[in-house]
Amino acid sequence: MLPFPIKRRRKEAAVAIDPGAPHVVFPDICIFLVERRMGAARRGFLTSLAQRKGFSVAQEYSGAVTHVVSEQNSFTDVLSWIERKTGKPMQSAEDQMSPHILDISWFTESMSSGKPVPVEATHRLGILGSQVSKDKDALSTVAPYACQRRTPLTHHNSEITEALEILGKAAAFQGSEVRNLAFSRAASVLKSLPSKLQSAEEARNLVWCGGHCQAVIQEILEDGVCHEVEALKICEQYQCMELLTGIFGVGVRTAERWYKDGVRKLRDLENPNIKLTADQRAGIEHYTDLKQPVTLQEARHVERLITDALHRFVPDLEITMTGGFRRGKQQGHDVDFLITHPSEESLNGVLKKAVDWMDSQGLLLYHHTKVRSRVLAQRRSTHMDGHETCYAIFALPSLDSMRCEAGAPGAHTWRAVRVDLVVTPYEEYPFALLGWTGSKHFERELRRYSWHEKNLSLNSHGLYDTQKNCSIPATSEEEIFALLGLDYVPPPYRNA
Ligand code: 8DG
Ligand code: CA
Ligand code: CA
Repeated sequence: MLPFPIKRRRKEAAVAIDPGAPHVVFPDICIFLVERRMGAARRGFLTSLAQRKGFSVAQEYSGAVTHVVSEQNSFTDVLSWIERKTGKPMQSAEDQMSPHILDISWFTESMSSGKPVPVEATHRLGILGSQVSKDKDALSTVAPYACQRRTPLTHHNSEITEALEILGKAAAFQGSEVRNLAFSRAASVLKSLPSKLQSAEEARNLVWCGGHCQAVIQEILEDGVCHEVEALKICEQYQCMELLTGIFGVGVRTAERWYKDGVRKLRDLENPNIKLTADQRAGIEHYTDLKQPVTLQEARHVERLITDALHRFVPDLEITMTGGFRRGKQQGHDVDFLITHPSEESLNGVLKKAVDWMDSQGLLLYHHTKVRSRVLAQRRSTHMDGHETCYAIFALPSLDSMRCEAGAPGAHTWRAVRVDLVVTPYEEYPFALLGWTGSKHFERELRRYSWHEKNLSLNSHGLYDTQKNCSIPATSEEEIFALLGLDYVPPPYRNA
């Protein structure tokens, strides 16, 4: 019997005001976060998040407040609370404009966008009854494909989605792509919900939430933890697969083979009978650094270095940071860039020249370049892509000496960071941008939607009508969504 469940008690901490908070970027907005049902700890976390993004957050309610944000409260709850605080009655109209009385969705969308999003009807708290029915409606009308929904970076059901993602990962480790996909779909649906699930009953109305997922949701809502997930976290095989698949260049199949051969720790890979690829050797050598998340500040530093290197050879090359950072993430496991130029000639050989130059400057610890594959670029029904790509490990000059490998005399003044550099012809750029922005689940769903609903094949080179045997050009991501008959989903809402 496992030592669970332990009812989780949240530690409540006082609201922390970040003393080094940057100056206010949006002076017309003053947010007040209602602590009731949110808790002091979460309020403190959200306060510093908003301050870091340049929002002004009031610690006390006052007439200066423009946006009152609360979680799991009704309009009347918040209104009565404000009236008690100020001692003055407010108009209890649902179209209350000043201050706006809002659900947390306005806050999370604004944080993802990095600026205040316009207040829409869906952000406003309704009076008690209509709010409940609005949420119920939202649950039963979730669109089935992730590319038909908006999925912000921060959402309301992270305890449940984290558990479902662990179960999905365990399924992938066992070689079951079908179960992995099922858990990913359920987690993705919950990430898109406008509010926190209140009961397992509500999950019954949700698309892709089958019996297993409902049981997980019920356990988490009742006990705070899911036994199956807690058991996985302490299971040797799961821990070991997590360790091994976390090495650059190691996929599930390789990790599984090594596990069967008795590999349990990184040190076990020193066995000369285990043949390692060059990627894997570099991944093991820099394992500790590569496990540390790359911050947005570090990603910007990498961007400056590669821009400088590439522009030495072609000054007007276009370089775009993609992947998680383009979706508004503040950290990631690597940094992804797309490189393009209207003239094909300008792109010829430029990546190799820039990589060789960076190598000569001691900026690269490792790189592996894949040349453009005409066959893969022209193959229309595959998600494998044929772009010229450099998978690199940068020696990023230190921004903060505390974060470097080792600390003794002769300590490094750099830290290892994984970087993907992808060269794309100009006409393929919108497709490559869409394909490399992610999330992985969003991309998988977009391709599935294109194929099953529109009979079109989408990959990061183009969109193809396989019946008419022709490609359908597009000059922007917006146009690709329109061609597929989808509402445009901006990158901060592709965190499916
Ligand atoms: P993170 O690094 O912040 O942790 O997450 P991420 O940025 O979302 O994930 P990623 O693993 O860096 O992948 C970014 C996107 O790029 C994702 O949608 C998947 C896509 N991608 C690869 N490899 C390839 C590839 O070989 N071809 C294409 N077309 N897309 C790829 O990761
Ligand atoms: Ca990435
Ligand atoms: Ca990547």
